Amino acid sequence: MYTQAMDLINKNDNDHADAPDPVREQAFEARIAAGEFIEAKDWMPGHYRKTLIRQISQHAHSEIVGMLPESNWISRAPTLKRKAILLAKVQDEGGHGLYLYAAAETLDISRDQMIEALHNGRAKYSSIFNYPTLTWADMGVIGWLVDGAAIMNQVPICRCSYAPYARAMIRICREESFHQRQGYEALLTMMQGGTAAQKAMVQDAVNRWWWPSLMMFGPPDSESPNSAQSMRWGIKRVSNDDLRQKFVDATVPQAEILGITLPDPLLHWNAQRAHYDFGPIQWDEFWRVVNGNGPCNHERLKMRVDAWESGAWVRDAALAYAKQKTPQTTAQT
Ligand code: FAQ
Repeated sequence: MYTQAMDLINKNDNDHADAPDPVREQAFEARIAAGEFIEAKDWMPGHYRKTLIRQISQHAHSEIVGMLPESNWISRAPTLKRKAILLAKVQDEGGHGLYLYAAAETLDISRDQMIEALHNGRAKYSSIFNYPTLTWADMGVIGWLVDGAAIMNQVPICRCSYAPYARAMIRICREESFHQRQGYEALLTMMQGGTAAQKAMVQDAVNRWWWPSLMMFGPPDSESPNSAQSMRWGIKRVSNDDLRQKFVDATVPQAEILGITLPDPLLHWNAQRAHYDFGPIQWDEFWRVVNGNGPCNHERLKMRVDAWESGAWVRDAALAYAKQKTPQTTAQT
């Protein structure tokens, strides 16, 4: 069980954190500048707390909604081995969501509040999970590109200034790297030993997932309203554009080994910058998806809301049982 939610924010101390408190703010900024980690019980400015709730809860929602595109293929996996791996991976993503909800709960927000924000559309989740999974090759490509992008983004969060989030990320990153490898290995199998049709299926999946994977890192730094403050506070350690570039640089050689073409005619090595240059990203598509109008937004949210509503009887039964049990336990002690 993931227990850090027992370590809750110090409410008395933090009740007035929204009001200006220059002395405490200065002490807080000095701790951040010294590279110290902030624990739930420490004083923190209201805006720091809200930024963390926004990012961690949206990250948790992404993990939970992110189970849906892959679970679509569990019953159609080509072999028992692939089915077992995919089942384990999807379960891992559910676990990541729970670690992250627990980390966000330390900041004085309940899980019900976070879930309500997801269901009524106030909270976001990653744009990538609003694309459909059309073939088995999508399972390999999600592992390789989507988990690969997730790791690139998440390894620096292991050093996030908010310790409960950083601790959750250490566990998550270990599992994500297994996810990335299993995806790449599934693709290698199809590309090295597969039929022409299987190879074409891999290329088609890469063509569809490449650009949305680059969008996962968020808008360009120049148009990222949260980045400057989050970087100053050590919530984000590396900027959206820098992470995107690192991802492209790491992925191009892997694509060459696979023997697939990345769908970008402008992609080439720039010796002067010592990085790959790549073509323009369609940011209008990104914002359309983020604002609820991607190919699967409606379907994904509906599945989450339906699951929540059809699980109401389980929550009611668990609460009724807990209520019944409490007086007896007290009487016995
Ligand atoms: N999708 O100012 P910024 C995974 C929003 S987990 C949707 O740059 P920030 C595991 C952003 O929220 C994937 N919205 O924001 C897995 C903000 O809106 P707001 C999730 C996006 O927070 C693998 C607005 O745009 N990972 O894949 C996206 O500084 C396989 C302006 O943006 C995380 O959540 C987007 N892609 O930087 C599971 C990692 N990008 O909130 C299953 C933690 C931006 O002001 C299968 N999060 N927006 O209304 C982060 O690192 C950051 O929050 C960023 C965004 C980098 C995502």
